[in-house]
Amino acid sequence: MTTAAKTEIHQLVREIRLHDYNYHVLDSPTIGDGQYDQLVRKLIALETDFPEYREPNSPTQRVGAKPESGFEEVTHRVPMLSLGNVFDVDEFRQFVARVEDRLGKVDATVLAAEPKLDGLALSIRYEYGELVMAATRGDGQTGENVTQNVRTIRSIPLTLKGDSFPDLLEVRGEVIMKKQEFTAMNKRLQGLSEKTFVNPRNAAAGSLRQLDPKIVATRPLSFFAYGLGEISEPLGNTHSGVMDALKAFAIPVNPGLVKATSDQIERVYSDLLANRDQLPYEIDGMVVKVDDLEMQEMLGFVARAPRFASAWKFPAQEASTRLIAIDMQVGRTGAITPVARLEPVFLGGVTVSNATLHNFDEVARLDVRPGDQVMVRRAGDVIPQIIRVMTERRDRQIDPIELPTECPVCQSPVECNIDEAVVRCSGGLICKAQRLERLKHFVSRRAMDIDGVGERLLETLIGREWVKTPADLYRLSAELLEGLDRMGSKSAQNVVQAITSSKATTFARFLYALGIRDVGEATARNLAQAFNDIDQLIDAPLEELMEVDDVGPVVASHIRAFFEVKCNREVIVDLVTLGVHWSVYESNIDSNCSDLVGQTWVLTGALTSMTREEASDKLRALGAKVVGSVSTQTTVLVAGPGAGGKLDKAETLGVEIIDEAALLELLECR
Ligand code: JCF
Repeated sequence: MTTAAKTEIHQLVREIRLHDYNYHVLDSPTIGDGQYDQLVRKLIALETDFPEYREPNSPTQRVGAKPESGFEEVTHRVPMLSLGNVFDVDEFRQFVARVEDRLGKVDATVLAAEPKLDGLALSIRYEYGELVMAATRGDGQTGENVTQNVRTIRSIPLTLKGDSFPDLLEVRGEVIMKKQEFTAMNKRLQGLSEKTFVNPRNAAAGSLRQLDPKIVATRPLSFFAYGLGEISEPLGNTHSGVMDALKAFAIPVNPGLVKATSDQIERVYSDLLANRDQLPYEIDGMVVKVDDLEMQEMLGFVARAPRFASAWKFPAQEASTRLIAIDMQVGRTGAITPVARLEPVFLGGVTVSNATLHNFDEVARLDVRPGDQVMVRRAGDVIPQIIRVMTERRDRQIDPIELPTECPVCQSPVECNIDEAVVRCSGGLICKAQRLERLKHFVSRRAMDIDGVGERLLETLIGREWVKTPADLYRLSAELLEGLDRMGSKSAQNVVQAITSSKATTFARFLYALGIRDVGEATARNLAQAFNDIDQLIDAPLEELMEVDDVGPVVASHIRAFFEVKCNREVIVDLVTLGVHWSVYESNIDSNCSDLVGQTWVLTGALTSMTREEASDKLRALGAKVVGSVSTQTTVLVAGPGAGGKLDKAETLGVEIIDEAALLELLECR
């Protein structure tokens, strides 16, 4: 047992050392941050249980990697600290309890929280207001002198503003690359056939550690201060006060700093997590500090991390895993999409076993093949994506997958559209995969909203050929359904009841449910508003369609093409004959409450009394256009708790901003 521990410790040390090298020296990690943290945690746990096996050069005994080459070494007179981590609310509360315990406090401690920027730490030294030196963190004691490179970063002042700065001032902060700048830069590098970077953090690190400052000058780096190193006199009594002082010297500090007590901070954390994608840069958590500097001093340090601060990490968004196979999926419009089947991996709080590959161009661009080790990313609620393939770790010859020549489901020949990079099954409704996808869309909540008819039931109904078109759903009887596996008479009645209730719908929903290519909810709504009824729409010429909002020549041609197909027209007639109906007036706005016509609204943050979708529907019913982003065209922004970038933008543009209470009042008096 104990020798097993010894071996495991040794293996972990070697493994972590390799990852440290890949990350710090090569700027090219092969595992995700969360996976790395887990390895380190495991090693720490084992070293705690078996201190006799701790290796003197264990990676747990130092903060980062030693500087490797090219740059002169710099010793930090005040060490550059790292942060202890917490991963969930319990660990956060333990951190707060430890702090308050040590301080012997009765009332709640004021904390300062800020987004944890995902870049690399930098120390900048000013003497008499002039930038004299800048160094990376390195291992916390010794870093690299990157002064010439840092001088190229526009947002870092070479001379401090005003005249109240201390003679000696070392500012510590994070060098980052904003997401947009990163994407643009990578595109540029790709165009020049140069090495691209896997993520903004590695791009920032790789750029800052470029040996040629001329190249660094072309890299879009930013800097935000979060603390101090050596100083000749104090700048304030609190962390937040110090940040204000730095701001006055023209040093960029993170605008997201919040002062609050620990219970409020929990809310700040969940809001930040929910809004992380809206921020212009990547963050991997929230840093929490005791705001009072005297208390910070009382708390002191453990090893090389302060006791007064902690990084509350977000669930990792990236992890590495193995691609088992590339499957072909046939979509609603026949598009055949490659889908990556993955060895399950825990990512962003869920277990992920599929990732989208978008199209065959993407497969070729990534050069992904079955068996490859891949980096997977899952941001928010979006479908996981493969962002990188570790081709260098492909250990045997694997052939790239080939473009399908026939539909994997109905064997119809495929049509290739070079412009779109899409391969499409030509089978139309004879293809059971397309049939299933169309029906799934037809019954979905935002379309006909037929509760109780799920994918499994649809598969059965299609398999038995009871349902070929959406109209067939309305011909089903409870007696027929009762014959199915696991379908009692009560559930059969419920299904038929749900189908029957869906007959009363709206024109917009109906149009959306038809599943015309490129006609999403918004376009369906616009069409419903522009055309009185289906008869006019069916025969509308291209020019007339193109007069509708958001309908260009491509969408117009898809709409025409759809209505030109004989069986599509038949299905529509069938549906109407079977009782599907809507009010022809629903789309015409009632003149009593048409005062939002011509206005453009945006909703952001959380609402408590209804979902954002419901609120959007209500506003639209009053004639407003509801869109996703704030611009000079925006009339009103409804901002709930957790609002982020959109709120900032609305404030900057001087857009009217109201809260949920005001929205309710407005909806109520209609
Ligand atoms: O944003 C960061 N990555 C960040 C790192 C923010 C901070 O306030 C930090 C930090 C590392 C150490 N504070 C310390 C003391």
